[in-house]
Amino acid sequence: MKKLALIALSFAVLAGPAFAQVKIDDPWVRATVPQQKVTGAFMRITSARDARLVSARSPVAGKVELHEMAMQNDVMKMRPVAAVDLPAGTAVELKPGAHHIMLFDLKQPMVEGETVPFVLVVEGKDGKRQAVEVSAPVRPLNAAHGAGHGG
Ligand SMILES: [Cu+2]
Repeated sequence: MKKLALIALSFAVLAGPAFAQVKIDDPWVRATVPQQKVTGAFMRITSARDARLVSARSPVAGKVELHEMAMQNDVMKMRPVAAVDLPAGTAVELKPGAHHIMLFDLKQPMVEGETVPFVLVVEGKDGKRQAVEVSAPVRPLNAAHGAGHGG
């Protein structure tokens, strides 16, 4: 039993540097009003190596998608994308009006001051995937995300 714990510990230490290669800054989730089942999550992601954000999940949402905003016939619309590119050493901003993470089928209201856990899955050029854990505080809903969403 003790030996097993030691092995687990050394594995965690070995895994450390890989996790350190993706840095998350300023994560946040937009607060919701009662009955609202959809919201957005935003953050800045910097990967030390060329990589892609390929998926995200959170226990508060039934479904999580990666989205982008794009002009379509002069109208800003959002649509799901398979991945968000993370060029080496470049801070990629997930923000309202650009790429963002979309949470669907919310299991609870997003209340300002609470913190929402996420797992982001980042895939390197070599196809190896790593899970990056993020805790994102909920912030009030004054900015203009949600336009273009049928909900
Ligand atoms: Cu969206």
